Amino acid sequence: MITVHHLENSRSQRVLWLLEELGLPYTVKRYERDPKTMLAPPELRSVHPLGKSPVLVDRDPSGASRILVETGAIVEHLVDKADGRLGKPYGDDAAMRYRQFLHYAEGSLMPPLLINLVLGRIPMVGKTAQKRLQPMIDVHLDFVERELGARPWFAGDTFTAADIMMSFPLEAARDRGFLSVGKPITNIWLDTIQARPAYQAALEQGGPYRFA
Ligand SMILES: N[C@@H](CCC(=O)N[C@@H](CS)C(=O)NCC(=O)O)C(=O)O
Repeated sequence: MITVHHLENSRSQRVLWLLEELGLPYTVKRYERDPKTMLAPPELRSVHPLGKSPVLVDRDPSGASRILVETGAIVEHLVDKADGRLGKPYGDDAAMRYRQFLHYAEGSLMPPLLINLVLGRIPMVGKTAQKRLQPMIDVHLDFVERELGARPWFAGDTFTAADIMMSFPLEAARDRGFLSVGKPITNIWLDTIQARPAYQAALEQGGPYRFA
């Protein structure tokens, strides 16, 4: 049995979405952010020492349970559990892009967006830091726009878990206004994923999600 420890308005929404796409049974334990700091509540630390979300607990029929953090690792674990569905597609090029975007989402695209958000909240330094970060963010978002212009999904012709991984950084980028000029293809891609029935079902399971 799978339990997802899910923080509202967070990256872990992707895990719920993937579970819905795969049709795997699961339960959700929801957590609310501290309204002042926006951090996760301390209870999440009793589930995992990092105190971040998502945390996946996977209990097998013998009662043994395994605990896993890091969205990309959780996504790979769930794809394996579903016999590879939504995983690596056929064809060397598509398979390579699948692997690349699975890691690119958290490894390269998310960090400048997060630094921008965190520094932006600091009076005095915020504005200067954001100015420096903007060109870095633009390089990524231009790359994404070109990639999505070349094929319908991040890996190729089929929807994969790489698209699910890429959803959160792009939703966060749109939320901060970074997609408002010159990014029509990325905007259409976001509208398309958000219209998927499994995406909508995951929203019902996860509660507040300001990026949809
Ligand atoms: N790279 C990690 C990041 C985990 C992470 O930072 N999660 C955020 C959710 S957006 C969190 O729990 N933030 C609350 C906090 O730091 O207290 C992953 O993708 O799982």
